[in-house]
Amino acid sequence: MKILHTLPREDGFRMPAEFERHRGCFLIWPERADSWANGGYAARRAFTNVIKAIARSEKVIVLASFAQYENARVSLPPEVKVVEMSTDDAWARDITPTFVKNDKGELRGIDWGFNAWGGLYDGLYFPWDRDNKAAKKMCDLLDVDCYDQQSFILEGGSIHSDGEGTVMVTESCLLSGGRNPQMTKEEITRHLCDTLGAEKVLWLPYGIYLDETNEHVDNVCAFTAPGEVVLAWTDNESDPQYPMSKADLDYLQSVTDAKGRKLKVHLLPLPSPITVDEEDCDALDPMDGEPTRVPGDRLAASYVNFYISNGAVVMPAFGDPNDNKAAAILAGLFPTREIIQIPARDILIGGGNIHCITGQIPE
Ligand code: KQY
Repeated sequence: MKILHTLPREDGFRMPAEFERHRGCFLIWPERADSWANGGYAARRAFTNVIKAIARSEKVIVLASFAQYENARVSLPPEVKVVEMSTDDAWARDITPTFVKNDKGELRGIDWGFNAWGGLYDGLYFPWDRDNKAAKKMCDLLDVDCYDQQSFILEGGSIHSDGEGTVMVTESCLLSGGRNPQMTKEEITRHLCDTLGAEKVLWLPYGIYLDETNEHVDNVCAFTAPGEVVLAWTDNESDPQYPMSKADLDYLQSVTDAKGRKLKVHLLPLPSPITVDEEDCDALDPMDGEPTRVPGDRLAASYVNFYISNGAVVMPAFGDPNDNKAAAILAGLFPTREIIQIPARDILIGGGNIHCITGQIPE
């Protein structure tokens, strides 16, 4: 593996869309007792269901710590590769390299700086150095060259690409004080285009209410095809999410993508608000002596946090009447893929969902 100090766009590389074909997918075996209830038992069951659903149509590589390697190996089917690697938690989306491709089909990875969603400013844990070092190791594991972008803080969940020159982000996240506060919005736009091989960045104002990542785009809006997106939506005007989703909708309806297309926006209903109770909170270890969740905390639940595998859309289910409505909408938008719903409350408790725990490797 070579470490590269050039810019992917200058080298003719671009970030494909998630709905393009994959070589496989990374996930990380969860075990942190201050992120996952009861030391991660229920989360590991939910992750296993996600892994099996993805493994039906693409290769899955699961990273596990020394302590959990044997457990992961015996819990997962033999076609899933399990590799020992040190990480700080299990958010593969955010610490997997962003893979870029050129016209010859060559693959490279981008190794962004990772500071646990905001570093000492408003990050979610400390330290994060194992996470920050993982992308380079994943490139090495796959034998792909790696662009050094350690000086720019970015997580995979904070960007979506349509593979045709358009990248989508949220202002609340990319302009947050804990990431790249020394850069202006224009400088960040240019840098995203240079690194992701894009021509246009769409800046949604907001993500999901109380999303602790400073509102990653992958929880609120996703490309389903070039020129088409799904947006998390509620009709309840008294919900604090309403003005956020409405501002995003107004923005999306006012812009064109890099190809000059007006976007087709499909509204994906949100589940009713999901909160944690005393039992959930008792099952979580404190972090630095402080509780990580308190009873009544609302979690950032959204059906937009799905993963598009080669053969399926693997989406969260919350036991909510909107589970089936959301699945039917996605089935209409992905007619060639199976819709697989995975009960995901045990993942949501950690602060993210299915998209956040996966990282695709383009073909
Ligand atoms: O949603 C994500 N991409 C990560 C969430 C991290 C939450 C840490 N508790």
